[in-house]
Formats: sequence, structure tokens, C-alpha cells
Amino acid sequence: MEYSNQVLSNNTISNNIATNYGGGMFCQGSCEPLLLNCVFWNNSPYEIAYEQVNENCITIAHSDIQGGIEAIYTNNQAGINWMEGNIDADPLFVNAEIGDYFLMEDSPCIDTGIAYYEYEGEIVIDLSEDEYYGIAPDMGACEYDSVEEDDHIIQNSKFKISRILLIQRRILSLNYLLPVMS
Ligand SMILES: [Ca+2]
Repeated sequence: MEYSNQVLSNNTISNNIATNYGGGMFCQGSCEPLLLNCVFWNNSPYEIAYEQVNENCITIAHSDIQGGIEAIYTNNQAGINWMEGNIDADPLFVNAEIGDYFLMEDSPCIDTGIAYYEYEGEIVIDLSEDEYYGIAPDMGACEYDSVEEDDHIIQNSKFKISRILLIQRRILSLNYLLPVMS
């Protein structure tokens, strides 16, 4: 991210590796991003890193950041607005090794996001109840689909089908990379 004041909401950023800065997110130049309902997990060397910035500030709320505020490398040049609702707890992905970043039922990210958020007088996020399951949105990109709620069975099926398709696509792309056996 460079010269950007972007809002990132409901993103899962995990298992990325960078050689110097970054890992999960790298801010360069004038950047003042707002992270909301996000998961940053298992990125190295940092979850979030800043370089060459002047009095910039990152704002983070209702997000799961591995290592918490201590894990954000600011190069002593950026501030951190560490707002309410942040956690540092294993998000319990179903199977990150194959790219399945859905949440297991015990995940601390379930229902710990926020549906409505204002920052500096602006509405940043305003989700209606049909845009998430449970009592609140989850942190991260994949909303947990509770099978206990009958009303959601059809939508759950859609989620499950899209999950299977995602895994199939990954398997297909893997096969494509393998040499043809004859
Ligand atoms: Ca939820």
C-alpha cells in the first residue's frame, strides 16, 4: 500500500512471506489505512510494517492481529490507533494449508466483528443482518455458517458448494502443474 488511506474490512491476510518489510501488509509513503473486521495471521516477518512515513497513523478495530499491537512494525515513524474489539488469538482456520480460510466453530473470530462503524464522522461499514450470520459479522473474509440455524440452510449450502469449488480449482491447478504421465 502506497500513498493510500484505504479502508480494509473483512479481509483475511495469512501465510504471506516477505524478504524485508511487509509480510501481511506493507505501507510506504503517506498511508493512513483503517482495518476493520480483519484477520492478519502467520505473516512474516511482520503482520503489518511501515517504512518511510511521516507522522502517519494506522487505525485498527475489531480485528485479529497475531502478536497484537506489538507485532506491528512502525519504524518509529507511524502511530497506531488501537481501537476497541481487537484480539490476538488463533483464528482456527479450517485448513489454511490448502487455502481453506473458513473458520472452525470454536474460532474467536466468530461474531466478534462489527456491523456498523463510524470513524471521524464517516460511516465506514454498515452491514444489514442478512449480510452475516449469528449476532454479528465475523472477523475475516469467510463468515462462519452455523448449521444450527434452519433459516440459513440454503445459504449454508451455497457457502459449502463455493468452498468445494475453491478446493477443486486448487486441485485442478495443482494437476495442471504436474507433468503428464504416459
Ligand atoms: Ca457471524
